[in-house]
Amino acid sequence: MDKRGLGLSERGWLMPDEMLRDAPAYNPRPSELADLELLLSGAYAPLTGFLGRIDLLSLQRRGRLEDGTPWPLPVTLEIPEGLALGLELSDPAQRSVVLTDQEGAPIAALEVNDAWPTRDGRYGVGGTVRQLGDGRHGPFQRLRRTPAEVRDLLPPGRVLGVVADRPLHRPQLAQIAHAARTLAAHLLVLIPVGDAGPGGLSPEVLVRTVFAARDRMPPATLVAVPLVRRGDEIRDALLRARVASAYGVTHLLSTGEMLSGGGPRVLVPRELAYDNRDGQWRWRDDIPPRNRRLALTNDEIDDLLDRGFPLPEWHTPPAVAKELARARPARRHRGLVVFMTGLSGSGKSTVARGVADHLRETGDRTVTLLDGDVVRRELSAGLGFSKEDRDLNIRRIGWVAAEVARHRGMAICCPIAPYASARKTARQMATDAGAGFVLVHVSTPLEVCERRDRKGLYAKARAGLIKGMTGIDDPYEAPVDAELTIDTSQLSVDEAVDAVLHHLTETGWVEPK
Ligand code: PPS
Repeated sequence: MDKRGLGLSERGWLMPDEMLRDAPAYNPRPSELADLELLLSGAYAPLTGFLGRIDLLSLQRRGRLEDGTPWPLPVTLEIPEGLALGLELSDPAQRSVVLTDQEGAPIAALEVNDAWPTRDGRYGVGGTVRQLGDGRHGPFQRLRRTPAEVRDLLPPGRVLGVVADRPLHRPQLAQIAHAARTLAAHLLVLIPVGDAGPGGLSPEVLVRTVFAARDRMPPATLVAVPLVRRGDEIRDALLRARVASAYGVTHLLSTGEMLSGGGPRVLVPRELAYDNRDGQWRWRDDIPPRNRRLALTNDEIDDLLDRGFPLPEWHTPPAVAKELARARPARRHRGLVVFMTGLSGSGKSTVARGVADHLRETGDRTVTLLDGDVVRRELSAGLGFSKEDRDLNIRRIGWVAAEVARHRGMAICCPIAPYASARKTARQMATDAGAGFVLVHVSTPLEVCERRDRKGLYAKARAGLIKGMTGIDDPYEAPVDAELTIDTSQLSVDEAVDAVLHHLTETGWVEPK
């Protein structure tokens, strides 16, 4: 049980009341911490804590809390079973949990009034939260103002809210300027910093791009809000509208769904296009087709950045373009994990070595080769070949590879990696590090691998001398998400190496020669 008590008080920066002295401490998940911050700041008013079962059920049935307040989404907290079972809900002195940040610094006291088992042996808990310490954490402290602080800053009158969950290019800036002018409203830009945005941009980059567009906006107040998307577009939009309203927004500029119910009025702007006669952005239907250029799609923007082209000035203010180019450099300058998977003896290591040698010769890339055998000696010594051990092995490889790629190197890995879920984890770690991930399936058939049998393992497995040999009596889940598949029974070593290099060049990860 996580009973650390709060000896922390002795350090002097926390003043827990008596009740909390023996309260267990718990560090919630990042999305739960984001909700906690919104609860404490008043952005989720009238909510004062995590929802219990009665409210959750009512929410599910009729989109309202038990007392009738409309509310779009569950705001929930889960804790480990051991922690939940140690609470005594009938005793006010024994039902508090101190919620902490990752370093263990207290953020809030949760007074639990409902607890129930959920999947994975965890417990959902409902109850009110009360701030301890200054309650703030994460980057951009100075931008993370509370709704009350922001409302105090706003001039009287209408407030136009914009949730900037993507960088602001000229079409969006023109829509914002138009709406602010039409309404004669003050502009409040809410930047969601709870998680990576829909385009995969980190919150830090998003904030920088929005600031880079600031001189193209009417006078504005900017605030960072730890909103995390739940993945349901309409409900997420409704929640944003509620939070915007807590910050004093009277009119919300939306690009998404029409919303109804309490909160600000929502304006859905018309689509703008660039008029090449005078360089203005106006309603697309007011421009003759031959003079109009439509805004770039997000995919087009990503593609330009991936290939190292500057975003065109007619579309994106140069300062914004510069931030984006910095955050998403051309692929040939970005970190990359090349992950080769296949049976033992399929030729992964041979091909990987050939690719690594070529890149070292040309000097295009710094390469770290994480070869199966080397990894098992240096990184995963002691691990065997059970599913758990294999998964752990792949996790370690994925982690090291992602760190290499985070710093813009290239990591080439060649474990068997028989399980799709472990490969997916490796992909996710690379993506989270802002790097690319190319899965190469070395699909050489088992018969051929077995015929090669360099290490004599297949023969031993057939003779029953070793157990759990991949392909013989242990599974290999062939990938369905490979970027490239090569079969070394059909290709020479050189051809296989060329196939990989060709793919990397074609997709921009390696400079063409
Ligand atoms: S895994 O599944 O990705 O963790 O495996 P990996 O780290 O690539 O290790 C595979 C190498 O270990 C040798 N070996 C076995 N492979 C598969 N199954 C069993 N039971 C086994 N026991 C030992 C084998 O030589 C693999 O090397 P490669 O280079 O792939 O031939």
